[in-house]
Amino acid sequence: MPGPADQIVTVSLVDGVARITMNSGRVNALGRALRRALSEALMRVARDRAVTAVLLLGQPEAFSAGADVSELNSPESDNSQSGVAGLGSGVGRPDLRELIALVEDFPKPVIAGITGVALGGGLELAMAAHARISAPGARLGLPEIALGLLPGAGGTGRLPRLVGPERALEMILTGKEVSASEALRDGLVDAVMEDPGSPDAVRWTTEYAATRAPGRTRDRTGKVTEAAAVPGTVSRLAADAVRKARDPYAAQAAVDAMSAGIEQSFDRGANVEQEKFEERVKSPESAAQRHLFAAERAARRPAYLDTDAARAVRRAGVVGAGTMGGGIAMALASAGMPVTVVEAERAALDRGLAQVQKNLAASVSRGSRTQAGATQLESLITGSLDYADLTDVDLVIEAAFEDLQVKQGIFATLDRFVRPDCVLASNTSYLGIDDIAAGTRFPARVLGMHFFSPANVMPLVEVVRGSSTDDATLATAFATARRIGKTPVVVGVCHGFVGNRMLEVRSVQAEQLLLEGALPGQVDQVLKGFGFRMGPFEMGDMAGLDIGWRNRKAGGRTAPVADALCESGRFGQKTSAGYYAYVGREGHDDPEVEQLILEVSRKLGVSRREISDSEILERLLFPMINEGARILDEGIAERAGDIDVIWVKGYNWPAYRGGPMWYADHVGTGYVADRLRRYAEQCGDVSLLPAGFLSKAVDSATSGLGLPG
Ligand code: 3H9
Repeated sequence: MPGPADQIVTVSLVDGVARITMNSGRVNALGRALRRALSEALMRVARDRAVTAVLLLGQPEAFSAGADVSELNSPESDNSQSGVAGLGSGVGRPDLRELIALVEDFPKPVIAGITGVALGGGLELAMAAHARISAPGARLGLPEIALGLLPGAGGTGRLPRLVGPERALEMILTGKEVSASEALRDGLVDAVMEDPGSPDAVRWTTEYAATRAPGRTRDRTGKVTEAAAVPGTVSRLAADAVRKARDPYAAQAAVDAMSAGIEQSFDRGANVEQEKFEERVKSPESAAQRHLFAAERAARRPAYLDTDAARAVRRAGVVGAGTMGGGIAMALASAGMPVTVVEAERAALDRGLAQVQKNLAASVSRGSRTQAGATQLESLITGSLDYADLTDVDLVIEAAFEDLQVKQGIFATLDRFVRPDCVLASNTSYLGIDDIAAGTRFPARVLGMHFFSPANVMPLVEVVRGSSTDDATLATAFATARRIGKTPVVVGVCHGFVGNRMLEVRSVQAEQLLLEGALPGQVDQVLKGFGFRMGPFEMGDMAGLDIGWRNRKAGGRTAPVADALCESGRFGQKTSAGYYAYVGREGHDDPEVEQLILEVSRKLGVSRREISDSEILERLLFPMINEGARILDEGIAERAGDIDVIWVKGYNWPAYRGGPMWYADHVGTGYVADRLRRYAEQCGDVSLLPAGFLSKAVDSATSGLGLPG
């Protein structure tokens, strides 16, 4: 019964076991064609007397990455009522739930053999099988929450029955994958084998078929009995995690479905799950996150990038052992790359390396790294006071003090020591890459790699393409960022690039709002209500207000409230006083700050007024969107989606709000433009007038103009 290799489902019979293999696209997304082919293969096998059991397999890289996300984007044609999720008038039949029911109620034992990833609907399919074998390197998870969804094909019912409610909640609410060994320990899989399609696996399947009747996962109650006995247990266990979840709406929906599935019945849970899933698919929060899924993947294909031009990076160097340098060194070493960290002075080098050790020890005690892993990583980082130790490296990332002359000096020195084909990257967050490159012999190999603090944790890297940067340099930096698990986004040269340039505009408005009548607590609260983890003033206090103060003084700029705070020695958390008064890290409103703000307003002759929360939100966000429009107009970012990825990955913009440019489209670009005109007039600030594509947006809440890219 073998099928041709180009078929998306093939069947081969070995010792009475039908190996049904999915072979569709790169990741076996369970789109309409695959669902249909799989169900046809299963029906054929059900009728075949020679078959005693089924081994359901995928490709080495993917058992299945779940429902086809592109089908979710067209709910009318394929999803609700007919396709991937709904009960079906026919277009997309069988839908995923019907396919899964077919597997679960199959008259012969079905064993899922998991290789690569089993994610979302892919894991739900595997959980409906009667047992699971996993390859050692497989990763299993229900990442729906990252798309603003809950598992929609029985996952909220079956996962707790296999691993218990606590573990299931953790997996569903964080969306984190588990390894094969964790899955085995928790009961998610029954065996781990090098190759789940091998003769050994076939033997395992035959024995299973001979000794066990095909039991359904939904009927297993052992691990949920305790929770079922005390109504409210699931909600109680989940309360904290729902608040912290990336998408609290989807998280609550998952908890509701799981509670019903445990406290009432599997079928009741399945109904709640389906209802909530369809509600979430249509929600703006999920649409925003599906946009980000596509935007992240599009950002991996910048127009200027010639991936084939990338050179291998075997060893790397970092200049500067401060917080950023140390974090970057850790990030590089985490990918197994030997790193030499160069500092000018012994004391600074020792301090930096000690901090790396401290961070590693903290990650071991947190359980996010093993002691052996930490020791291995540390052994890859070598300190040096001599640039000559960089002669053999393929890439250097400079992370020194943010000062053009300092950086130019370092690049001139590097230029003398490194090989001509070594890529030279600066981690500058504002400075002109072209100015830094100009003093080197080969400006073509210079570019920016702007990491975010803490660099070993934050995923974003703005890869800044200078006007002379060549293809090999860009591709090498981009590939390195990908290799160390970061999300690189290519941007052009301008002050602050994309992220900080837009942040600066927001900071100006935040300061202005204080002068006009708001207080820090109100402004921060509005932004947190929108979904940011921190408001601008809490963020300033955490980062330290003195840095911006120094930069403003050097650049001849002022920010009257922030300057006045610094002049009175309030530098933020580090001095236990900034926009707030601190007890430890806990900030409190401070009457002294209120007085100081009132005084500054008075001195500048600004008459204070009550400012509504909606004005605060618009004044903070819309000028940023306007700056984003300018950035697109100037070609600094290639696509609106790139800007969204930068803000979500680097600045904690809430993922369920899609990023600033997606949000503009969501509220209506015409509306944004209209409000900007009004604020420009109100504040007497022409820089607030709509720019770029916004200047053409029509004055209506739903302009339908859309965003480029
Ligand atoms: C779900 O399952 C709902 C159910 O509970 C209920 C339903 C009723 N669909 O990321 P990559 C594409 S929701 C369609 O670059 P990697 C991806 O767009 C789903 N396409 O590679 C890309 O295409 P292109 C829950 C998908 O190696 C290509 O495959 N599942 C899907 O870095 C390669 O992807 C998830 O959320 C998909 N499900 O990572 C899993 N997945 O080349 C989402 C991938 O044209 N996927 N593609 O740009 C992932 O996490 C990663 O893609 C994966 C591979 C780890 C699989």
